[in-house]
Amino acid sequence: MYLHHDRHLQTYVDQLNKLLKDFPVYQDFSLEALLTNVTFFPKAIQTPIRNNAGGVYNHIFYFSHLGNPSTGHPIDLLADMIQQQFGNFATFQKQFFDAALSVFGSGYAWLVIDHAQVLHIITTQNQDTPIPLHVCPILNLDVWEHAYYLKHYNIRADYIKDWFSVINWDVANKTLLDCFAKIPRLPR
Ligand code: MN3
Repeated sequence: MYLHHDRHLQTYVDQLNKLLKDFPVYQDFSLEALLTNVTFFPKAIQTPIRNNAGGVYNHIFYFSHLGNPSTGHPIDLLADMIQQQFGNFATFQKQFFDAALSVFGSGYAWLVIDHAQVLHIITTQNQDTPIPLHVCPILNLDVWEHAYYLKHYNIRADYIKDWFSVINWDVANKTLLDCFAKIPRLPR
């Protein structure tokens, strides 16, 4: 985890800062704003900006939703919505597990909410973010091999199972509440 946070995330931060060095106007942009407006940049650096800003966004999201090990379950509104839309927590877990396992190569599994307040489990490739999909992310799981190789070797399934016991459901519920404030502004 330390290596993942201090080296992998830091590399994306350093690369993004290097790319933005000659564009002081954009240095105060949020990651969301950068990712939404990549076409403002010269063509040659649009893909590197997308990849590195995505790498920073996805990792910060991932690390900020982790906590101390617990047998925790979702709480409050998020618990109610999961119950309502997936039937029960175990069904949600199974669907999220299958989605995370299904990512071919590198990417992420996400729980997101759309403009109609419907929860979805989706996957993204590499450092793509859900931002262009016009959904609000609630939870994500990094399934790049670097996220689990040192501890779980090549067994992604074990890593996914372990991740469920370190989800910070309190933060995830707060993220959901923040999403409700953003939903009216999500493009359809
Ligand atoms: Mn990673």
